[in-house]
Amino acid sequence: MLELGRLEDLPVAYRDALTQQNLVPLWPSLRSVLPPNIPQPKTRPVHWAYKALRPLLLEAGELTPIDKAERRVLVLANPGHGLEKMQASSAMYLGMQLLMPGEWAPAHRHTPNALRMIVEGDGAYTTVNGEKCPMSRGDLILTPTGTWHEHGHDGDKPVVWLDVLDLPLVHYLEASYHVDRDPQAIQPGNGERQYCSGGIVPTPAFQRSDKAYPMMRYPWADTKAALQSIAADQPDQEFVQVTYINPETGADAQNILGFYALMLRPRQVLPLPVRSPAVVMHLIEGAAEARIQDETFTLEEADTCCAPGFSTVTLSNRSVDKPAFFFLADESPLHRKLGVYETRG
Ligand code: GTQ
Repeated sequence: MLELGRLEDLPVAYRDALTQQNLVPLWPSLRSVLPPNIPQPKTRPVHWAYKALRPLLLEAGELTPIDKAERRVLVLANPGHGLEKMQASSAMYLGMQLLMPGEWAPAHRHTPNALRMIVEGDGAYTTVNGEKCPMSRGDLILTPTGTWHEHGHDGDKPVVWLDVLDLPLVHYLEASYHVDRDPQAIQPGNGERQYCSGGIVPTPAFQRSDKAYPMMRYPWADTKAALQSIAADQPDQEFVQVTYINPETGADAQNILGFYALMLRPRQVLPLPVRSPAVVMHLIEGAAEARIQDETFTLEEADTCCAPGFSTVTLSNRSVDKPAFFFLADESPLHRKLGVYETRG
């Protein structure tokens, strides 16, 4: 590989003249924007333990009333990007949000797509474009770009959920903004009941709906049953995994990030393929371990970790008699659309 000239090799007067004209020489920085053979991600392997995070989130509930927070969230930030950037990876943002009984997180819409994976508690709900979506452990609720959403809580214990947004990407594109509104009226109708079974979709008036997002809530009970059914049907299948999709089109549920649920059989050790997108792993049920590059994280229920793109990841189930269930989020829809999706053997 060529040894390229350094900035210091250039006369100071010349560098100053370039700066005056808003010009930059490429060659001193060429290798940092186009490193050899493999990207050099800022994203680092990180583990956020729920046991450590939970008391701090509950303390935020005492320190900051909801009307002083709008969204009471502790952001799961990757130190590789700098904590202040509030990124888990280049395109993914993660936050743990707390809603106390009786609280209300007011209605708004924004350009980033969001998703909620419910971690703890019952009785809360998100209203998405008028559809009331109850929140229970493991449920997944979409609030795609531009959809009105607000969170309420009629239960009697704290509710916590994981927010996954493509905020870092949309912000980088200088396309991020939000709009407030009054509380929404609840509309009758419910996507998860309309699209209650794989392979068949409602066709009122002999046509499919043309809704961009026909289904907003994916109940955990259904997802878990699907994984268990696949595992029982194919006892030798290595990957017991499902993808959250748009039930009308079969495409990924959202445009930028992809969402999956994965089951590890008792004692299973599963190396993931090495791929270009970063991935976030959240343990819904069970006891697991994640080995990412040369770091090993012991995962307990509700723990979350992230792996940079192109890294080696091996997930293990630490239990000898119970399955482990993961929720995964990654950047693969984005990479595929951009034509940069890659796997490495
Ligand atoms: O619940 O609407 O974690 O707007 C960050 C921004 C959650 C939300 C976040 C948001 C929300």
